[in-house]
Amino acid sequence: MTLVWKILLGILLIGRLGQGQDLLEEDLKQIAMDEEAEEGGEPEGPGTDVSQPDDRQPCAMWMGGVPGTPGHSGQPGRDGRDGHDGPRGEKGDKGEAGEEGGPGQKGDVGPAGPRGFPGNPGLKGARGDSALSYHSAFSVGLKELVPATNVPIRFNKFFYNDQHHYDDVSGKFRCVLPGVYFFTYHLTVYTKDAKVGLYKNDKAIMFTYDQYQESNVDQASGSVILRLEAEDEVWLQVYGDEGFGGVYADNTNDSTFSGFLLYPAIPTPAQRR
Ligand SMILES: [Ca+2]
Repeated sequence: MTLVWKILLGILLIGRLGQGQDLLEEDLKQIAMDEEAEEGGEPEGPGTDVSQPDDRQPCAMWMGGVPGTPGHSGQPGRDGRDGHDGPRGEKGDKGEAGEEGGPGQKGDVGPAGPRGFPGNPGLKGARGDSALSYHSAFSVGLKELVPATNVPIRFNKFFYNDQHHYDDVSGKFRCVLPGVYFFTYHLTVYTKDAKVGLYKNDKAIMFTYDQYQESNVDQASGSVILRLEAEDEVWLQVYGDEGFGGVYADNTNDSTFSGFLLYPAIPTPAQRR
């Protein structure tokens, strides 16, 4: 029994080998024809079989092998040539605002603007220390004709002399507060000419001369601003002989001499220390 199966199996194998040989020869022919077709060869004729071989036949006849492992990837090819410029695209959307730039360089000075409106008045300043302490004024007159010449006129009628800076004994104003002073005199001239000088420390500063007109009553006047230091003295004096002593006064005619501190020489804060 076993021998019979072996014989049958051998016959079967021989038949298969013969058939496989035939198929192998046909396959080789088909490969040759394919190569000719790829080389541009013309078909031999209208009867030539150009149909694609059935790949399944060899596999159906052969024992299929194990699929090989995929090969390694080849090296990247070279870059292709640049293409032509494409058509112009549509206008894009407006971009977002960029970051704020740094400050620019300082520009040139512009032209002067128009004059502005006056500002509001400032606040009232603090009360100074001169309001009470810097007082100096006098106003005096004569009661009768000046009796003597070349000496200070002693005015003996007092309109104002609260500080007693005018000395009725000497007839001189004596400066107590250094500063700038204003002096003025208005004299009645009667019976003879009048020559009067305003003196400061034994030196005549200014003169007034009036020629008397018979049966008239004349007036003579003068005024001056002087800077005085403490202890300076100012007075009026008739100069010349008695013929120029026409300074007159009575109940209805006055001759006056006045003076007052215009503004004091206030020491600076540094000088006060
Ligand atoms: Ca006159």
